[in-house]
Amino acid sequence: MDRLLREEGTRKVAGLQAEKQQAFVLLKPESVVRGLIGEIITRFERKGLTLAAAKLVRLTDDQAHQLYSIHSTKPFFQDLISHITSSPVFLMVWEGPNVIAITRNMVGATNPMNAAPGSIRGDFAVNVTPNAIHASDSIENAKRELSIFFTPAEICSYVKPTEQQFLLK
Ligand code: RTP
Ligand code: MG
Repeated sequence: MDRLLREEGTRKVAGLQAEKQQAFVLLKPESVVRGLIGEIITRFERKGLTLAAAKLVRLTDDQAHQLYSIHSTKPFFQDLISHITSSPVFLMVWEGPNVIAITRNMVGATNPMNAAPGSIRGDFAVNVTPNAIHASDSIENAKRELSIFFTPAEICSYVKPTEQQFLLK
């Protein structure tokens, strides 16, 4: 009976395991020039997320407008475009269960003044425009944003050996 209950419990837990998602994450110019790329990647790796794609690029004006198109009418839009195109940014795709919510929590509040210590903005930023990092806020936006910068062939799908041992059977 115990064994049957345990097996049933395992199946239920396995049934609840979240589907993998992809998040688009961009390290803003100040993170690149301050040498924070490795530190921020390490946080996501330690969390257990999987890096699916990455590259260092200088955004064109057109790419910046596409990325932040939802903010085109906001008073801060021009500042944001000028800043994000001012020097290279580091682009990444991270993969994992609930990765959108997880990365947003790790990034912290938009204004670093309100970002909790321990979050990336809480630890590495003081101003709202140069707030260290961008992360997608929904599955739909992640798909739209990553397709601006990455072709499907540039996104790698694989399972890390360390991840395998945590997968529910
Ligand atoms: P992000 O898209 O960059 O991950 O940031 P977020 O979701 O936390 O915030 P969002 O409202 O989407 O704003 C996008 C970026 O615009 C700048 N911003 N400035 N001056 C302001 O009041 C203001 N509000 C937003 C920030 O750089 C923010 O990351
Ligand atoms: Mg946003």
